[in-house]
Amino acid sequence: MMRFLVILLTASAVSAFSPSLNTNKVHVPVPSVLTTSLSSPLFRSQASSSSLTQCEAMLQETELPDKLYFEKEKEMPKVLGGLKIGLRKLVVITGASSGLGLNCATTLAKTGRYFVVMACRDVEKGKQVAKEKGLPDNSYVVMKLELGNLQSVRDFVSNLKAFKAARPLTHLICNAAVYKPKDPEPAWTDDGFEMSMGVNHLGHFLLVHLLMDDMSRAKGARVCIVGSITGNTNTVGGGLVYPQADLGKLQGFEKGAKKPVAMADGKPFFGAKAYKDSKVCNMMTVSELNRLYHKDTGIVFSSMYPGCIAETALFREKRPWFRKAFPWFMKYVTGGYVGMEEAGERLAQVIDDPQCTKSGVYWSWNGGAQTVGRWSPDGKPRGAGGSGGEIFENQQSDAVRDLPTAKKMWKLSREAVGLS
Ligand code: NDP
Ligand code: PMR
Repeated sequence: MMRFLVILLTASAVSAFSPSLNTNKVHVPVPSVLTTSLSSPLFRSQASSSSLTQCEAMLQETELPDKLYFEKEKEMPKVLGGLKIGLRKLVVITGASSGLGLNCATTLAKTGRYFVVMACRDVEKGKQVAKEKGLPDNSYVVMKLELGNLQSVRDFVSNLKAFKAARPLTHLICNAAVYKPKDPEPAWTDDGFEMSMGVNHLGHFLLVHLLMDDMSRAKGARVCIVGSITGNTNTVGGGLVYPQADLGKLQGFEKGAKKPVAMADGKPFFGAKAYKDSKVCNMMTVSELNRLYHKDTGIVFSSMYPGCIAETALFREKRPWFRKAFPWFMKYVTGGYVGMEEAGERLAQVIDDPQCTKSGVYWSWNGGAQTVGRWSPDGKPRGAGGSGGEIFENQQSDAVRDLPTAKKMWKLSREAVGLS
């Protein structure tokens, strides 16, 4: 009760002092084709389409029909452009160059059971941080993916598919996101979508669609699209803190969701709300994927809320005082804080834990975070334990579960990204 009162008091104080202007723009590099972290000539720089053909030719010796891959795993000499994947599962993680994505990539790579494709908008940064985090050699590759450019999404998928011997893809984590709460005017993706909706939702929406056929051939395939409490209005974080997520009647999507239309509901631009709306779309997409495709493809579709990872670069637009106070507030007032490493383990758990094979679930963890994770992918208990950090199937808000809106969002998103 005490905590709740403190939350309410602080809510009004923080809202009142929220900074109103910050012109920092997120750096969006020019999209290009495949680059990786390897020293092999194939990977030394950006590969042209002719070098991809050469690459395909080199892989032909190891290539086997897709369908066989997971039936006779032991005989499969799986190779991704010279890197031996062996018996490991292939996981694509978007936004693996920072925060949650990087920590999840590290956790999965270190198990020795996953080969990680780090899908990054800034390949050099991806390579750098992978080294700093100590991802084992031969456990990952960095590939170019600019979610703010639909052609880049298509290029990423065809570059991945060019490595036929490394398919089918077994795991996909849609994690990348931007949050632009202080921009007075909207930023636009290369295709003319408002940046947070374009990157967080529409880019991933296309990516999942383009990879689904491939993934449906894999045994035990899983797709996770990261959601958030702030998109769920049935929570304190999402329901009491202004602005609330609200797709309205999708009037903005009906108009094509493109410049000058910035918001899903067609109203004037509001950066913090645009992020929350995009998270609603992420979570609705998972429900629709589950409803439409789980039965036929066997793919397990999930969403999750990792906890408030209050120190990530997601809050880059916020003022320094907020970035200092926010982790403290989340740790000691709301109790919703989670460290980056543990958050990475949580996302890895959704992808790897046999507990998480039920499709259509929005996973969360109760009881607060530990300093080190309760769950560990190598099966060994970690840390001192405690009462927190237990995974559970969370309940989404009525707005997220609203089927007519979800169906409409699905149809209009397909049109926006050129799928119908
Ligand atoms: P970060 O900013 O640390 O990571 C975001 C990642 O997305 C970065 O790798 C970033 O690349 C990448 N990215 C941004 N724009 C693009 C783009 N146009 N194309 C490709 N990649 C892009 O944030 P978090 O780790 O905190 O966020 C990860 C996920 O977790 C998001 O989906 C977020 O919504 C979710 N989440 C976060 C919470 C939190 O408290 N932080 C709480 C709930 C959910 P680069 O490294 O180049 O910037
Ligand atoms: Mg919020 C239990 C309460 C709770 C939780 C779990 C979160 C999560 N937040 C809570 C409460 C509050 N927040 C309260 C009471 C306030 C007013 C002081 C508050 C404020 C606040 C701000 C200004 N919170 C924020 C912001 C942001 O800029 C973050 C945001 O909305 O990004 C979209 C944020 C967040 N609070 C969270 C989480 C997880 C976020 C981070 C982003 C996200 O959802 O991805």
